[in-house]
Amino acid sequence: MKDFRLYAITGEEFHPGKELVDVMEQAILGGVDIIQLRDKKSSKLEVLKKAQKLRELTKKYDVPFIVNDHIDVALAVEADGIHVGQDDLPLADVRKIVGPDMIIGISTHKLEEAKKAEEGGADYIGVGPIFPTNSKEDVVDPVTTSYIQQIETDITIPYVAIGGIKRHNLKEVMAAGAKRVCMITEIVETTDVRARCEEIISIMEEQS
Ligand code: 3NM
Repeated sequence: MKDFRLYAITGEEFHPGKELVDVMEQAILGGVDIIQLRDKKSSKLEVLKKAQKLRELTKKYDVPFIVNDHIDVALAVEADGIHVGQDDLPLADVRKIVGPDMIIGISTHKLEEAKKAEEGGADYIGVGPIFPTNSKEDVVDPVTTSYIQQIETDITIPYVAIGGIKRHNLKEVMAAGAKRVCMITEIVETTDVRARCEEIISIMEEQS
C-alpha cells in the first residue's frame, strides 16, 4: 500500500452544521493523506451514500479511502480498503471477501493482537488508544506510548498510532517511534480544519 503519515477518521458528531465532505476536503488540503469513513450510528443506506461522496472526493485528490466495518459498502463503492476491529470477521475471511488487492487494516490494543494481525495478512494495524479518548465507545484503557515501543521492536508491517492524539502530545508519540498518526477530534473539531492539519503536519515534520 502507498505509505501515509496523517490519517483522518470521520467524526461527524464533532462538527455539527458542517458537511462531511467539506470537512474532509479541508483535511486533505491541509495534508491528510488517507481517510476512513467511520459511522457506527447511521443506517446501511446512509453509510453507503456518505461512502459514495467520500469516494468521489478521495479519487479527485488521489487519497486512499478506507471504510470502517462495512465490507459490503467498501466493495460497492470500490474503496481502497476496509478497517475492522477485534470483534469483526477474522482477517482470513475478510480477505476472502474483498479479494487480494484491497487494503485491510485492523485495530490492535496489545502485542498479541498485533502479532496475530501481522501473521493474518493485515496491511496495516491501528495501535491504540495511546491516550484517553471520548471518540470511541467501549474503548480499552489507554495503552500508552510503551505499546508503540513494543510494536517498533516486534512488528514489521506499517502501523498507525491512534487515540487521544493532539498537537500537544504528538511529539511524545513520534519520539516513541510512530511515523503515522490517526486522529478524529484534533482534526475535525475546529473552525479551520485545513489550518489545523497544516499545523499537525508541521509538528510531524519538525519531529521526523
Ligand atoms: N480507535 P480521537 S481510538 C476510532 O484505539 C478509534 O483503536 C481507537 O479519536 C483505537 O483522535 C479511536 O478523537 C478514537 O481520540 C480516536
